[in-house]
Amino acid sequence: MSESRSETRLQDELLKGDLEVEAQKPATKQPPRYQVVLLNDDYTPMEFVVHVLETFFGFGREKATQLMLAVHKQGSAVVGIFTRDVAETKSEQVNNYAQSHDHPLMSRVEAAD
Ligand code: TYC
Repeated sequence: MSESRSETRLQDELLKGDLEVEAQKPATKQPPRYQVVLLNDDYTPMEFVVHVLETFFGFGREKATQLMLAVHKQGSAVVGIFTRDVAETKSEQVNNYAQSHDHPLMSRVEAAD
């Protein structure tokens, strides 16, 4: 593939020793991660929460049930860690789906450490 004019210019300058070359950050940096947190409430049926965890997060029945119970007992739990866009989309999907079924179930997104 042919090089652009600026690449050729850069190469020339590098060859002449006109440019200082700074150490580059590794090109392998991972994007920041965001966690979807599922919140407990007093009204959403347990079975609906299990269904949501299966449908939107891909958990099997057993893991989905464990997570639902963790939220029920502790008040909240992280149910997935994603890039920002994916986390926001999943959280909105859960909140919209719950609302459309008249359940108060809610999730939120926060930066993961
Ligand atoms: N606490 C609800 C109940 O007793 C069940 C529930 C679990 C609701 C998890 C929300 O994220 C939730 N029916």
